[in-house]
Amino acid sequence: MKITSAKVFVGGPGKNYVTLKIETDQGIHGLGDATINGRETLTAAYLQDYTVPNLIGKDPRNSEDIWQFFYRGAYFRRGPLAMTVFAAVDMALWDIKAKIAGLPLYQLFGGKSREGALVYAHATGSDLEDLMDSISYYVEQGYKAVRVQCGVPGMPSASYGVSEGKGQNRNYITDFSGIIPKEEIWDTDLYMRYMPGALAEIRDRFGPDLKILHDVHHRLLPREAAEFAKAVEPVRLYWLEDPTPADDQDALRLLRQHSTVPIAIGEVFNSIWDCNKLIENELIDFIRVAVSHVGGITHARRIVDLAAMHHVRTGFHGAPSHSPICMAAQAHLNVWAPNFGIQEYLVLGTPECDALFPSEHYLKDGLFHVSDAPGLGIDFDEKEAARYSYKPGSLPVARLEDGTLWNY
Ligand code: GCO
Ligand code: MG
Repeated sequence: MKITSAKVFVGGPGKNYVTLKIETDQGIHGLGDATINGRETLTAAYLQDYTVPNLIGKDPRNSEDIWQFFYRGAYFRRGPLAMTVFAAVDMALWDIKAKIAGLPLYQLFGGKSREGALVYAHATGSDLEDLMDSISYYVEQGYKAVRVQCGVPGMPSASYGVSEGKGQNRNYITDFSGIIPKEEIWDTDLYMRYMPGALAEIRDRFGPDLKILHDVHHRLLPREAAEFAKAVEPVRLYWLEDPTPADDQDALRLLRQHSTVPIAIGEVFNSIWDCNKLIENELIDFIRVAVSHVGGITHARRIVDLAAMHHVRTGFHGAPSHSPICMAAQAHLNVWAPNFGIQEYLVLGTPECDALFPSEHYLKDGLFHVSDAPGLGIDFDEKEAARYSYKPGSLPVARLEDGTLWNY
């Protein structure tokens, strides 16, 4: 069996999805997601200029050797762009492998450990009352877990994850007015003083059963993160996400020594070497990598297995920029992984998106159910894809009030 062609598409309904389609001489094709928010043309070029010519003629069944060829063969290892590109190739090869077997992908991992995988939605409000409305909306829809973000009174501009105005939005923070980022002002002290009380009010309003998550989005220093985690302990959060950027893995010890709040980190990591110390030293409770940013299923499984040895559960990243192909790959891992925790899920299913990526995967009562179709269980309609093209966009950047650049 040989790979005969590999095509790259950029675009989607309101998104810049980067989609890889690998075709074979046996008529079977595989799909991968190489989307990286704000840098989509670069993974597309990496695929087109380097990766695709190196795929032609290879046996797609040798996914491990192909992964090693790209990872070790690149000489300059790792990095988000390269690992996103390798992820797309790897997903497509596992898709092909499972189609050859005539099985849904999760069967190749060891079958189902659960029927549906718990997901969480994003509730957001410009103030606490707006946020309460947004949470109620998701609770009424049957969600059992909700991430909560709201504006901080007095904060010079929006805090992370807060939508403009009322109502449900998908918290897609990319700004499509161009590639020059918007700048926001962040004030750690205001946030630290306000947010623990706001989270406590949410717990009082919604009772003990709702799983409440909160994302600090890398904004605190380790000592501040320890203080914040202690302050929110009575809320019994399901997790506190990205309290620090965690580039310094050892720094998380301080937080751990001071608090038992469950910690989730990893959405910006692209390799096991970004999180092995966090996992082995049991400094986190959930690992947040995305299959599309950590070299695909082959490498993500190594992280999941390492995590399982240390009581760390999965909580894969599922922001609006991940295409339904990545979400499908994660859904197969989620029903299998013995140490599955939760999946971030932001309702991808608009009619335009469903037309571009037809599938039988579905959400019911806050659980994601995976299709039993062979492979990833998702397809890609090239005619639909022709309607879309790349739209320049950017994530914001954050500064402190004195102008110092901060972590977005
Ligand atoms: C999350 C993330 C996202 C990121 C986004 C950047 O928890 O879902 O923090 O909202 O900001 O993925 O591209
Ligand atoms: Mg996050």
